Amino acid sequence: MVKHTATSVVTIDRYIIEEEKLHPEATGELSGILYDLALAAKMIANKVRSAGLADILGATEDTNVQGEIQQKLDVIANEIIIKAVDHGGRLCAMASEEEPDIIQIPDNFKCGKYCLLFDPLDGSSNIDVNVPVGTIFSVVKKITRGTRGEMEDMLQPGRRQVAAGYVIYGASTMLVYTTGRGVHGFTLDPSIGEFLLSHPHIRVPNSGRYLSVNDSYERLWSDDVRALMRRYRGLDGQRAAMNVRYVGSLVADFHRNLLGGGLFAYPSNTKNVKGKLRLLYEANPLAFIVEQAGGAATSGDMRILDIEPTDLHQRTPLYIGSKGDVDIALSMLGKPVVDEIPLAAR
Ligand code: P6P
Repeated sequence: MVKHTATSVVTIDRYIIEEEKLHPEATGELSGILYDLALAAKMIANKVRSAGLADILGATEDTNVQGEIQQKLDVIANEIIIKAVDHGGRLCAMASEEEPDIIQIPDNFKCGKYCLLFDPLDGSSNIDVNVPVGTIFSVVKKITRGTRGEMEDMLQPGRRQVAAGYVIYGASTMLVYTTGRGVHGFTLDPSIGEFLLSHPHIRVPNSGRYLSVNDSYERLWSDDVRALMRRYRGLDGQRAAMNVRYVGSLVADFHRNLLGGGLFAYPSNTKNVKGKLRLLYEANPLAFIVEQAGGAATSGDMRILDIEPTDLHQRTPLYIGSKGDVDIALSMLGKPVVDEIPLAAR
């Protein structure tokens, strides 16, 4: 792969191709999916940026499969992604946070060997108050026979992902992805409408300054979780206090901790024993990214990427970020710390 200097202007298309050349067996289909998602990200960014001006803020009258009121932009972003990827012949099916069932490829388009799972616009309830929101995506290979995707293709453990990424629509729009060879960030240059390489080979510090948790649930946590949060806050004298930064938008909280180090936690609680975040299109893709960046992600019981899914929209508790900070969670929640995960186990 060409060594890029800080000044070289590298578009995401060029970088995807250079990465593809590192996989001799690559057919270009996965690259095609990433191109299509980059296009969808630009279109969604455009909508998010102008949301305050057009009549696309606020909620629809509908609720999604999660029982959450669908924001107008949720529906728009969902449609943008589906239309960007459904005709390229690379996918055999999709799954979206906004759709109850698998989304099949229209009959008039060819099917491919990959499945795409995505949250089109995570944190969308924050849009009306101009808080950053994000798109999260995960790609797995089809494992069933036949041409069309089936539920079994979607319900694969996160270690089988071949690509994962997110887009953060913040002060700038960034696309961050991995195909298993490190984590790379691209910033949208609105003057030319291109994602340009801005953060090659992102590594998450082993321990961080920031703790992202919604402690209004403290009364619903177990004693172990309460003790863990006291440890992170330096209240039990065992470590320096972490600064609490909680945006309430997963991608924004995750992105800050990925770049600067820290831990995002959405523990199990008596109201939501499985927490709130979804495994297949939130926890899994972010866990793949954070492990590729040298971090870790656990449910408190087990490595996120080893959870065997049973339902498309299942939820999981999540502790994700700097490995040293995740290890503290595992040691205090009674689980072995995260050893180096052998590549073969991915
Ligand atoms: P809470 C947004 O609704 C979201 O799905 C994530 O983006 C965010 O991390 C989480 O929920 C916030 O949940 O319960 O703290 O409001």
